[in-house]
Formats: sequence, C-alpha cells, structure tokens
Amino acid sequence: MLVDEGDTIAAIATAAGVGGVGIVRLSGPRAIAIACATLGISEASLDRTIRVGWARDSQFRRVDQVLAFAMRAPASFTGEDVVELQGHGGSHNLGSLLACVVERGARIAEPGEFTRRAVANGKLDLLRAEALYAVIHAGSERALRLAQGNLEGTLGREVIRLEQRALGVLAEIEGAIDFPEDDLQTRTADWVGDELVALRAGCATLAEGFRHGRAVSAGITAALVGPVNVGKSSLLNALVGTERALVAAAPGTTRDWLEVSAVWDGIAVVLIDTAGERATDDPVEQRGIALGAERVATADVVIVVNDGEHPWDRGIRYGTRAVLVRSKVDRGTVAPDDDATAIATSALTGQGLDELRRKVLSIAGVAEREGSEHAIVTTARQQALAASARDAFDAAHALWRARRPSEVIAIELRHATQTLAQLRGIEVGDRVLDEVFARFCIGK
Ligand SMILES: Nc1nc2c(ncn2[C@@H]2O[C@H](COP(=O)(O)OP(=O)(O)OP(=O)(O)O)[C@@H](O)[C@H]2O)c(=O)[nH]1
Ligand SMILES: [Mg+2]
Repeated sequence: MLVDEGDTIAAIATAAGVGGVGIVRLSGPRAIAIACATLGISEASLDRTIRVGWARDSQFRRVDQVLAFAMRAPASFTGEDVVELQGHGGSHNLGSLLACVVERGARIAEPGEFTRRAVANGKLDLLRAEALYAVIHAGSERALRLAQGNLEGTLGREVIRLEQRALGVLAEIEGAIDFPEDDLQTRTADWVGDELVALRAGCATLAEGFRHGRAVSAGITAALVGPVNVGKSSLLNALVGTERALVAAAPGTTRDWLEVSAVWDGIAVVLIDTAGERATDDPVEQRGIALGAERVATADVVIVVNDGEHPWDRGIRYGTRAVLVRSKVDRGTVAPDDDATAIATSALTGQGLDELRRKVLSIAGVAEREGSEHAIVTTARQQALAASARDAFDAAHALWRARRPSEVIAIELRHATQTLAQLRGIEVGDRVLDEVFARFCIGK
C-alpha cells in the first residue's frame, strides 16, 4: 500500500447496515476544512464544540443532519486533525455523507489506514494496533479480555522489559570491548550468563504462549469423525445443548458436514459434524465423506468416536490432534476391543461431556488458568519474532560459554534486541505494515 500521509482520508467508521447513528470519520491536514465546507460553517467554529448542522453535497443540497466535532492534531487517535460527522445510520445515508466529503477533496481510506497513521505518528505501537484489531474481532469474552489487556500494554511492557534487560547485558559486554584489560569473564561472568539464560527463557515463554493466545483470540475448531451410526451427531447436539444435527437409527444420516458455534470456558469453539465413514457405492455419500475429510484436515482437534461396535480406529493419522471417545456407554456393553484411554461418553445421560470439552480445549493449546493470559502473543508475526529473539539469546549464550570475543557476542545480542524492537513495531518495513493493516476493515 502506497500511502501519502499528506492526504486527508475519510471512511464510514461504523458497521455496515441499519443503525441509529453512523459515523463518517476524516483524518489529515484538510479534515477540518473539508468538514466545515460540508456543513457550511467557518473553520474556527469547529473548535472544542459539538456542532449540529446539515451536511450538503457540492450542489448544496441537504444530505443529512449531523453532529460534528473536531480533534486537533496531535490530540487525536491518528495524531492528525480528525473530524467525526455523526449522521443517521444506514448504508445509503452514510454513503451519501461520505460522498459529500470526498467531493471536497478527501480520499477514501484504505483498510486500517487510520490505525496505520496512528502508528506512524507514535500514538500507538504495532502490538497495540494488533490488539485493537483483536478487540474488534473478539469472538468470546476471554478473547476480548486478552485483547483489551494487550491494548492496555500488557504484551508491550513485557517486550520492553526484555529489551531493556538485554540492553543492560549489551552495555556490560560492550564495556568489555572498550576496556579489554578488565577481566570481564571473572567480574560479571555469572551475571551475564544468568541474564542470557533468563532472556532466552522469557522469549521462549512468549513464543510458546502462541498456541494458547491464538486459541483464545481466534477460537478453535473440533471435528467429530468415525464410522456411521456411532453417535457423532448425537454427541454434537449434546455438546452444544441444541438439536442442531439430524440423528436417526439408520446409518448414513449425516450426508454433509456441518458447523455449530459454541463457547466453552470463554473460548469460541466451532464443532464440525461429518458424514460417517463406510464403504459405499453411492457417489453422493462418497462425496460427502470426502468433503468432510477435507474439512477435518484443518481442524485443531479431531474427536474420534467409536460405540464399541466397530473396530477401533485410534486416530493415528490425526497425530496429536486426536482425542478418542467411546460413545453410548449408557448401553452398558463393553467391547473386548475398547480403548482404555478413550473418554467414556453418553449423549443420552451427558456422561463424560465435561471431560471431553476440557480435553478438546487442552489439545488445542488452551491453558487452564485465566492468569496465563498475561503477556500472550496472538499473531504469527509476534510468534515468529519472539522465537527468533529466543534463538538469538540462545546463540549469544553459547558464544558466551565458549568464551568467544565480546565483539562476537555483542553482534548476536544486538540482533536479539533489534528483533524484540521489531516485535513492538520499531523499524519494521512497509511490507510488514501492509500485511498487518490489510486485515483491518476500512474506517479503522
Ligand atoms: N443409547 C444411546 N444411543 C445413542 C447415543 N448416541 C446416539 N445414539 C443412537 O445411535 C443412533 C445413531 O446416532 P447418530 O447421532 O445419528 O449417529 P452418527 O454417528 O451421527 O451417524 P451417521 O450420521 O449416520 O454417521 C441413533 O439411533 C441414536 O439415537 C447414546 O449416547 N446412547
Ligand atoms: Mg450423523
């Protein structure tokens, strides 16, 4: 995205569709001039007040009655002059209002461009911009709490703490470069070594928290698989508490895969029911089974169901994603082949369902304690940089132990601190910013 920050940008900032109120937001050097021309008022009259007036198009026809107020640079979200025109909701009305300011020289904003300007003007670091996205897209209470925590700076503070600690070690090592006659190795050997180990561990904790962070912020998917008639659809209904999937005594009831959303322990979960597996000549059923298998391939967790009447498939092809379930235990039959590790469940009595929910969350990487949501990375970008900082601290520590020259250790340490700074969004290239902000909606 090539952005000219001299432009004044505009967008509808509220959700599309019907609503009581909708907002057109402007940001840039001409925001106040354009808004005032739209309202037919002087620029000085939009200072520290809320004005009510008619927005008019370039032919001076009335478009909508709005409330308008300005936030002057740098005291605004973007750090530029910002004006909000609060009109009536509704896509057509807001589209007409937006056209009024575009006719007067505003450019329609790119996705995330307001936030990108806020980052460029030092109003927000990249971690908080990413958290802002997560707040808007939170699919559960816990996702929202995690995102709000990071927006407030939880993750940013932890990264800065690691960075400053690393800079302290670097200063010590660079001192040894400047004054090589000091015997650094004996004076601070323990301290430097301990610090490098702690820094490595801090970054490793961040990187490893990603599975949990991603599961909390993006939610998880779990698919039910197994032979026909073992009770997959019944389990799905029992797990979500509604009769969502058709259940019947005849094998082959479920033909298409289907998805149901639920929230377990504050985590957004999408459950997928699939067509039962069996050898069949029916091309429609074959296709249904194949489509289910495709969907299962990308699920975070695979619930392998068996009612004791089929040979056990232990889900080996699903690796660590698999959880084994023995269904219909209320019938009391025990098959000689039953798997002792399988969770015993009954859709009829509800037995084992809580245990199954807990197991699914834990396989998806959700840590049990809420407190584990302190300083959690939630995006692949953050995870990759935390892992790369961890590796750089690891390398620095290995060089240190091998008593390599301070200059060599300093290079590795500088690389680690730069990586942590990049995690916060310092000196990241346009390509990274393009990727982050492309996911945003227009108007944010
Ligand atoms: N006693 C008992 N019967 C069950 C239980 N769960 C399912 N059933 C019965 O088993 C039969 C098949 O259940 P479904 O849930 O349709 O099984 P499915 O695995 O989805 O079957 P397909 O969609 O055909 O692959 C139905 O007659 C259900 O009433 C259970 O927990 N206890
Ligand atoms: Mg079914």
